[in-house]
Amino acid sequence: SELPHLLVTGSAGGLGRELVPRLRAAGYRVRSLDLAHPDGAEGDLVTGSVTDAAVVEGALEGVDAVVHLAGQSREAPWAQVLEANVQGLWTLFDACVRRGVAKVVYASSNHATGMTARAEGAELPADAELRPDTYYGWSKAAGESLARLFVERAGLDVVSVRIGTCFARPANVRGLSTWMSYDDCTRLLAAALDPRVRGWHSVWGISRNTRRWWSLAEGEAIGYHPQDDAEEFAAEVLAGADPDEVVDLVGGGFTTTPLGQPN
Ligand code: 15L
Repeated sequence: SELPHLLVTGSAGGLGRELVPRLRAAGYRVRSLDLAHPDGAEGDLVTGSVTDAAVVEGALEGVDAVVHLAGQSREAPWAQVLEANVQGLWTLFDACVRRGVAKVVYASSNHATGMTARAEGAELPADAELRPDTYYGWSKAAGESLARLFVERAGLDVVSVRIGTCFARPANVRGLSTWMSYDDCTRLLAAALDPRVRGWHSVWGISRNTRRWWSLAEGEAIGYHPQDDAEEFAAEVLAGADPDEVVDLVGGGFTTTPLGQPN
């Protein structure tokens, strides 16, 4: 069967730059939307803001599904977080309804639950209570609830991914629990983009980490079977461990950073 034609918002960001080429290699047609594109960027590029309804509507033309990565990815002043992450998400959902694009994969964050204490030997479920650690984490929590509204009132199909730490490798002890490899993230997107995945789903975005704090069950239920494990970096990470690192609350350093100040 034919793969959905995708719009990836935030295609020039840290995640987008890694995921767009992987999605293309997996056979997806991808249109990229961002405020600017990296030098030498190729393919179907749309330049503009996710807060601009005309830009978003145009970008949705001919598209079957959206991977929404655009927004503020760390702590920032209130107005900036609200505009990029809440207004941007609403603009996207509203345009999807008008354009008849039903499927959205939403990049939420573990920071929507960052103030949660990690429980020894117990994995937190993907619907763990919202306990944001920053304005940024709050915006992701707000986005989850906005997504649910559009699922239940407008018939969208949304997979909300509480992403852990998606970088090339885990940089600290917390990362041994929270890491998701780019390849596993691509597997998660492929599972979420399957048109048989309908309605509302919340899943954790992590690899099959030996030291994970979060459940893989909800991801597995939609066909996400991670293959990587941060444990392969454990010796190296633990050798350079910072004794002052925050690891009691799942949000790590975000749980102590001053609200509204870029971290
Ligand atoms: C996030 O939500 C951030 O976007 C990312 O930069 C990391 O800090 C990540 O969370 C994390 O918790 O490691």
